Amino acid sequence: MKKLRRAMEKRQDSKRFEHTLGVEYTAAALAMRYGCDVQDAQIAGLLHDCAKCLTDEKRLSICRKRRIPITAVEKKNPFLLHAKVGAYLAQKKYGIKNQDILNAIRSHTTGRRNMSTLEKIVFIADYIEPGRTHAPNLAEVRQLAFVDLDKAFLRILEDTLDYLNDTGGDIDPMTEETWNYYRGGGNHLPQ
Ligand code: DGI
Ligand code: FE
Ligand code: FE
Repeated sequence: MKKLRRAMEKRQDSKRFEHTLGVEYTAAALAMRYGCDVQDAQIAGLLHDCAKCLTDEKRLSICRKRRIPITAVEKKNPFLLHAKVGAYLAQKKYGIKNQDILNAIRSHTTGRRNMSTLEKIVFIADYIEPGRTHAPNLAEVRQLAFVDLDKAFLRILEDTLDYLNDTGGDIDPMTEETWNYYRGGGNHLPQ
């Protein structure tokens, strides 16, 4: 854990590293609340943005070289690739073998169908960690996260989609799919 923390400190600028630590601690707290493995949550939190401080070019070139598929929206907004590339680096560079941790890194920006508790925890921790200040309804979502994980998750998805609609950001089909899946209650819909 210390080694991973030091690696992130070295590779991320100080603001991003502060965020990384915030996600680590917040994910750990949520894991305690929801009976998840606390250490897994810390590792996923520490590594979730490990590909954030690469250039877009670097992210694109890693995807091409490693045959990680790039969608049209990702091609236009290569920052979105930091989640997929992050999962790749977590495995190859940082030696993480736990698929749940790798999935949590991969799904932390757009979500996906059938997310595990750990995946939701990292997604939520990323949004509510103490260093975040700009998201709407932050105080409410922070409280909700410790009361009802699924409600908090839906609320964040909804606010993110509203934000993207307001700012004209391209919506990743995966974000849309996650929303359509979970707004219907999730889990019971056919794949
Ligand atoms: O990497 P972080 O900044 O810590 O957080 P993140 O990986 O959740 O990325 C946050 C940004 O991603 C936020 O500005 C909203 C944006 N985002 C989430 N879903 C989508 C998206 N941006 C686009 N263009 N499309 C999406 O579907
Ligand atoms: Fe991120
Ligand atoms: Fe993040």
